[in-house]
Amino acid sequence: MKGLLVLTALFVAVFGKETFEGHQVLRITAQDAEQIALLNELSEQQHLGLDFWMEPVHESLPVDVRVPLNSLQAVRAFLAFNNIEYRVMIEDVQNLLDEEQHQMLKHRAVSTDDFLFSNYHDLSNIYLFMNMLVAENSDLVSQIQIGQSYEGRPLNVLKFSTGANRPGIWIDTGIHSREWVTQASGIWFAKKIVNDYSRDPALTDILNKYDIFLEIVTNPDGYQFTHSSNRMWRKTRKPNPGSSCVGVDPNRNWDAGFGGGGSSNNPCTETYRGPSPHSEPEVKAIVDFVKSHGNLKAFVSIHSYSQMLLYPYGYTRTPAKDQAELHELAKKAITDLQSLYNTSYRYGSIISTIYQASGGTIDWTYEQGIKYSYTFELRDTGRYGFILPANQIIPTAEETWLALMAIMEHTKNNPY
Ligand code: 0X9
Ligand code: ZN
Repeated sequence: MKGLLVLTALFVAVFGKETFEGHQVLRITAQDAEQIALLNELSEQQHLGLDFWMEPVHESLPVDVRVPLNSLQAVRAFLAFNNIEYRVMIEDVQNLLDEEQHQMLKHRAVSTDDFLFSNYHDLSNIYLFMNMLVAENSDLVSQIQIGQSYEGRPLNVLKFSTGANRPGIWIDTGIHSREWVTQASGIWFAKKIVNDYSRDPALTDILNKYDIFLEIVTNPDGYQFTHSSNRMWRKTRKPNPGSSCVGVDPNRNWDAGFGGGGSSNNPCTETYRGPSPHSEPEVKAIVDFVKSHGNLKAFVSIHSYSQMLLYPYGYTRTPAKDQAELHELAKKAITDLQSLYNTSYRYGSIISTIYQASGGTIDWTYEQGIKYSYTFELRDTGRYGFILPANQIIPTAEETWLALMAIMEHTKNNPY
């Protein structure tokens, strides 16, 4: 079986894209701790090639797993034998990906007004968008390169600024490359900011006091790889010495509870933490930026999916010292979000709302003193998961923007 995996990898390397014909995404509902334990055993069967979109943690949360065609029979038999309930969420992953490809027009915009915000775009189109936005709005937007990815791509951050020496607000999207609705929303946010500055009094007031930093493609190597080779790629693309498995989970690589529960030391898992904190250049670049800036007041890291707004901590059950305020603000933000399309979000600390995750981004930023550290999990709740249809990009971005505005306004009104 291991040989088969190596062969598949070789085939893909030579002939191109991995396909997902007949792969299904199952939603499994465990009834008790014993069934959760069984699912954890199942997840350790590496020869099955399972991809847990939502990991087994507690019987209150559904488990979503992509099962390759070749493993379907075995997995179904295992679930039936153990009386574990499940249903099929996605009948055939490749069908959804074919539809997604079909929607990705090869249109090259000549200005950001003519950019298709309702479509997914490849890396070169996103870089083109950023360049155009800066060229069109040079008094408001500039681009700073905070580092280089492992494969040498620029880590570009859009800086929206109307004056020198301001405190900053950070937003990143796409640190997990397969979460495509996040990069697409980041593009929409960028355009929204230039449209609303001097028109929307609330945003204008924020930008008259704070700079906004927006990193849209936080994991460019991974993002490129989701287009060229494997749409389901999550991690970075740095090889791991001594292993044939590539990449580190950039949301387990931060120096906050690094190595703790909810992260793995196995390079072949999706939550591999890496050899040491900040080993990934994509993470290190943000660490260096946060430290050298020294005056970020809010930090928002955007993921998908499951519709949650979360605050620290992920690595420990000890409540954050600002928990009460973070909780109230999260409530306000998701109320605003819901007002637009009635999308409902859950909110709370990472560890109590989703699962223990150690070495995550916002635990580190919070411990650096950035009080308003939040992380989103955008749409949906699992019908499409990471393959959210393009016609949901704009509604997702619009509603998320309302929550971001709530966080930014609160930051502005509560200087510290
Ligand atoms: O496992 C993760 O890193 C997050 N889920 S995801 O599907 N986006 O990978 C959950 C960890 C806590 N959530 C965030 N930090 N956003
Ligand atoms: Zn993620």
